[in-house]
Amino acid sequence: MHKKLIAILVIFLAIPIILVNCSLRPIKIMQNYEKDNTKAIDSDSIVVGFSQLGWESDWRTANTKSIQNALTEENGFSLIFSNGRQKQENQIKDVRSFIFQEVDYIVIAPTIETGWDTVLEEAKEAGIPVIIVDRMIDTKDTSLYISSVGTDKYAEGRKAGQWLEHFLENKRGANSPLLNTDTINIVELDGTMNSTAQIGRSSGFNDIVKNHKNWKILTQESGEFTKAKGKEVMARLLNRFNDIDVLISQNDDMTFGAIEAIQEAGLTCGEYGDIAIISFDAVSEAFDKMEKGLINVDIECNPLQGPLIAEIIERLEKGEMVNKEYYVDEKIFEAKNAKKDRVGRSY
Ligand code: GYE
Repeated sequence: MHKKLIAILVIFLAIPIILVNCSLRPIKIMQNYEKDNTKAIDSDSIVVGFSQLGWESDWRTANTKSIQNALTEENGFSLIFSNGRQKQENQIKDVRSFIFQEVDYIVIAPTIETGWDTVLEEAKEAGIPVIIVDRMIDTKDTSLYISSVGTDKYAEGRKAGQWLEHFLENKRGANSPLLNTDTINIVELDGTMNSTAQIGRSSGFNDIVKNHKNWKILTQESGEFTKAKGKEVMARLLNRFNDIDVLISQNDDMTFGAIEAIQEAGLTCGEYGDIAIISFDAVSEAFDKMEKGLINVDIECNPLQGPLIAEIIERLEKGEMVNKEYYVDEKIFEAKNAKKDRVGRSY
């Protein structure tokens, strides 16, 4: 068995690179490395092991497709895909298998933030650069990954709170029952606990809630980002509370489940319904539901991260610099404009 020959050279530089459709942070690290010609996998293309965290939502499907469509043979890549089924232990096994196969790059969409150091040290030891996508990891040693691509989930949470502020202040949708209540009773359907999406969206939203004495969070429970769990939890919450004014649901799939639970309980939701709904992701079915007025607003989370990952790898292959963090742009969509806003969207 040949020893790996990759040497990682870390130099601190501060020259930004312009990549399409992303806001930039200052560059902290430049990484160069020499290509290893003694790979276990005999391939002319760039071999990438991708540990996707699961298959739990429409957003995830769009994210997976975006990465698969960018890292194609025609584009010079050979992609090894593995599905972690929402369990970190599966993802850790997948990463170890990529290391064993001596891939050129490892891409990880981590289910939760903590607990990655050991396996990432193993990847570093093997000289394999790691790119983190979608969610982040929590580590003191940022040399364990070379770059990351994702969305600003804290900003998404704040946008949700700010939308509610404006809605109440401007008395938009004057028929909404929300405008006749003094106390705004809110339930939060959270995603997978300790994931970046859950942590960021909760803290962003809760930071806005703090500014409003009459906003009351009745409860905050996890629906694990799935439709089935979202429905189950919402049905339970409707039994427990009879005065919910606002549901904030941390992804569209949980929202779809929650809408079913609300309707089965004989209540209405959305623009003029009993319960206003704020959702996240803005996938195609959410636009269908906004057009019907069932969801008030959807905070976009952009899953189309594949082209940026391909570009990062291509730059690294040429020995060029990459940023430590890339964020893709995102918007917010309201029911009243859903029909026109969805034109041209691919997911
Ligand atoms: O919102 C949700 C998915 O991490 C941003 O994960 C992602 C979230 C997305 O399951 O639908």
